[in-house]
Amino acid sequence: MKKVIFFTTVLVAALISGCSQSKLPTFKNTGNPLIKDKFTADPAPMVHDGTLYLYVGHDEYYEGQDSAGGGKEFNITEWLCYSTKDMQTWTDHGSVLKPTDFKWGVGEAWAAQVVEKDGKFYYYVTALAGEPYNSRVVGVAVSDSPTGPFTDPIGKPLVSDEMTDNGPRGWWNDIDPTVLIDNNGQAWLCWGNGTCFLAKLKPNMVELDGDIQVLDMPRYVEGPWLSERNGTYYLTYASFGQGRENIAYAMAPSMEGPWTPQGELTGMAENSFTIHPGIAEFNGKWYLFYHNATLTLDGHKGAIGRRSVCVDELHYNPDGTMQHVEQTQKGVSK
Ligand code: FUB
Repeated sequence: MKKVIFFTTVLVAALISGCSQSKLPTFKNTGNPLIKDKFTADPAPMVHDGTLYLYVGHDEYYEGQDSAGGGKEFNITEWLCYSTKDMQTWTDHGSVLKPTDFKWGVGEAWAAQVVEKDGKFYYYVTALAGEPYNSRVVGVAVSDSPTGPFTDPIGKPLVSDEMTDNGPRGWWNDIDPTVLIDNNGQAWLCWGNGTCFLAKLKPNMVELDGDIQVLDMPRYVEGPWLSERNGTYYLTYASFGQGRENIAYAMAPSMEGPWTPQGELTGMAENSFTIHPGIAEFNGKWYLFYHNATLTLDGHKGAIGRRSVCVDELHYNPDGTMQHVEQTQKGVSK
């Protein structure tokens, strides 16, 4: 009897999860921009169990946006998640986290990344924190599933303004977290606007471990992304190009360094001041995700705060350096 109850429970659970999956909207990849029904930015891919999950910020139009400045060009109130098994058919999981899901969060869902460790999914985010922080901070939320629900395990920002030197960007320098677990099992958090910060994370993934270092990267602006391939570590970031951001990178034999700058990985994004890298290996290919601002939606043209996520293939040279990436309209095939 117990066995019958067990199998019935498993069957019902499987049916419920199958139904909820099949009800989610899907779309086909028709080239860049990848997502065409919403403005999206700051792509962060994560591969888990044969699926590539893509987390993005949801850029939204608001009245007055085109004359706004000082960060108000952006209206990003939530992070969205998409997934694919083949880079062609994508499932839209909708909104999976908002700054206001953190008790300290008051808005501005800027760049974020999800990393898996021991079956838990850690969402490292940039958000605006209210009293007593009153600045942009790095937060962390955790879930047992890549699509949430995510909850804040520490009840406070992981990095807040008073923990770092303000450098050239003042109170908004603690943004754009990226996390990598190196081949020794050590997790590293890198972030920053104007200054590139690097710190170890404790094994619990939700506390810094030791000092915060500053990495000196040429023309560094923001948007760092840590990755590893064949024992070589890569720090890819938005650097200052010809009046707008482009993407540059550095390489190191270990996360301890030394980091050797390698120059530009890809040029400026069409029509967008910002560009933001997200790198992943999936089904035997490497991909560079980024955003441009070429989409027009509901009569609103792409702009600094109305960006669109794109993806192109990334290739490596035999010496481990990355080949320059051409930003295409065609995007990626299977
Ligand atoms: O999307 C808001 C900010 O713009 C991000 O945090 C930066 O990386 C830049 O893309």
